[in-house]
Amino acid sequence: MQESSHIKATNSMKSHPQLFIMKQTVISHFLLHKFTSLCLATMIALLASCQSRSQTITYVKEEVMIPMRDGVKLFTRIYIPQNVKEPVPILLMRSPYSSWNMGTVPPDEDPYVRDMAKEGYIFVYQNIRGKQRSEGKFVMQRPVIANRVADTVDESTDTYDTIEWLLKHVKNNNGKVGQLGISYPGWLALVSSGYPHPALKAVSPQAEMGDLFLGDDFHHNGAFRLSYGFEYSFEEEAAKGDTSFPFPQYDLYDWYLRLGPLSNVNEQYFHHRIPTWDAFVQHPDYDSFWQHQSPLSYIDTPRIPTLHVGGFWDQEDINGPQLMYSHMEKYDVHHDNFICLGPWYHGQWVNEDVEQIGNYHMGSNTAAYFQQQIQKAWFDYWLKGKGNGHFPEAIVFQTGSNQWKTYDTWPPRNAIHRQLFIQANGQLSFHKPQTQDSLAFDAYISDPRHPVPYRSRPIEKTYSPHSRWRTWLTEDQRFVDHRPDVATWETPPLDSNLTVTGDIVAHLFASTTGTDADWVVKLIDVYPDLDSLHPTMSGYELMVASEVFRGRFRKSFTQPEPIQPGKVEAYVVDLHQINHVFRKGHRLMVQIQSTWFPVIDRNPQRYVPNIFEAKENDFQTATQRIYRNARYATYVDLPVMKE
Ligand code: PG9
Repeated sequence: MQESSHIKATNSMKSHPQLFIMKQTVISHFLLHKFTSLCLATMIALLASCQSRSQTITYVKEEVMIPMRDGVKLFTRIYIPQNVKEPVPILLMRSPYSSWNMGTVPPDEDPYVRDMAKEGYIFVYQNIRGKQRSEGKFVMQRPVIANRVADTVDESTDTYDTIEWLLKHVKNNNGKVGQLGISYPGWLALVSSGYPHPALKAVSPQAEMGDLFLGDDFHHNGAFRLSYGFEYSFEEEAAKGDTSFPFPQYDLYDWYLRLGPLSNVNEQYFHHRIPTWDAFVQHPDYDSFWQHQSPLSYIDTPRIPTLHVGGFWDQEDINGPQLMYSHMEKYDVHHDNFICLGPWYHGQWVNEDVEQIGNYHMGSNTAAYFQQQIQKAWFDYWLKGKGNGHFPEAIVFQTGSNQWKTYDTWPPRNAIHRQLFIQANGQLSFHKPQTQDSLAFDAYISDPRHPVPYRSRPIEKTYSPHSRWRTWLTEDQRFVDHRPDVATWETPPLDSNLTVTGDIVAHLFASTTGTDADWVVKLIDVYPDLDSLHPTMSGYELMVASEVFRGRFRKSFTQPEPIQPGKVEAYVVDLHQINHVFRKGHRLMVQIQSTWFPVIDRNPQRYVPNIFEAKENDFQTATQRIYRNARYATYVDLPVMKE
């Protein structure tokens, strides 16, 4: 034990309904019988305060090094509740970070778990191998060992060894463990659930990454996430603790543009000292490296109850919770797999008051609802036997109407698929274009030397004070309206509400004069010119779904192919799931563009086997055509609900 301290948790009356009722009774009594002596009132107050003290849970913090099977010791912070009569369960969070999911704020003061802390849980926070104060070597998303041999380790064996140790060494535990975490810690919870210790009874992987090539953090549909991949890999691997790349300027749009071809990263900055960057360079396709790293390859049947949690505007891991829920659902014979989706950025639900994301108002504190009604209810049932255990298959916030909804299947099966077609003159409608004219298309010139910014400038360092990274997916898209390299189509104002629930999939028919191309598709809710409730939303262009697709992977992510210049090709771009009401008077808008910089690296638009090795003169302008005729009708598939 390295350190031990007492943290006092003072419970409010609200957290003790019994005491609250008692005090209410006392007050009414006092009002009814004004002559009641002061002495009696004082005695009652004293009694109440004694009771309050006996019910207050205080936490003692201990910091320990827990030995793993190979002798490596992991730094672990444990908060043990005092004054609890019954044995209590353990809630485990594992993390590579110094603060996130590491209990730097005591659990009874941390909104994320405070409601659980008030009723007594043992909270355990652990740094994974090689990070912060833990021993060993850090390996980014350490591969999971399929066929275990005696002394091999991965994150699931480290979790197993940790649980074994905790059960033996932490007094007054009830023998049941739950694990939760967000993002990397969410992936850690997912991995443990695939190979669970018998005491691990339930998990909640939240914003877990699902596949780092197909749709989370580092790539989306094969397109490399430059600013995130560069900054995150440095942050995690340049030192054992968190560290930040020392950019010499604030607006990084120029910095990344001046960087030029990606080969300059190693030549000028990283010098092969960042293993994850080298992995990006060595594995530009969805080869066995990415496939083995993906939980799709080692997670199947949910072995214990699993609650996936995700955000509709998650700027890092939008795909993971949706992908892993639907993947595990295929094997879920015992009904152990559940999902909750909310109107959040990456991990926003840990916060105190969450009623807004960017300029979008949610209408209520969605984080408090999640923390109390969903997360706490989940662990209380599986670890304490409290509640009836009737969890909805999917509990999903609906944006636009700002309501929580429950569903028996996710996405709901009763949605009717409607195709929203692009039309001439920038229009968008549910009618398929009838023209046979093969030249019916809209075109723009994409220039990798003048890429479209993914959010309005300045583009601050991803994680830095004042950075608008977290909310960029909700940014008003009017900032690119004027650009000639962004094609736009829109419907007239809707004459009734349109509820869209489920997967949004764009079907593009497009050609390029280049031999490779990126296609960025955005589905946008355009607010009326005047919104009297929230004037700042007047005319707002709210992106409700978006994604990028790297053209070379249109037939296969493992075997990319050049595009034949001028040939019309079909591209299917999954824009992920939404649950959104486009309200009467709003318009739907679709935008297509071929750069989204610097969150996505610049496609040279000339096919080269490995874009990380492209040369300056490989980057060329290209004319992109998006077709809208009877044969090649570009559309976005919308799952529409009857209301
Ligand atoms: N999005 C972060 C991450 C997870 C997994 C791999 C790489 C990055 C995170 O927030 O933990």
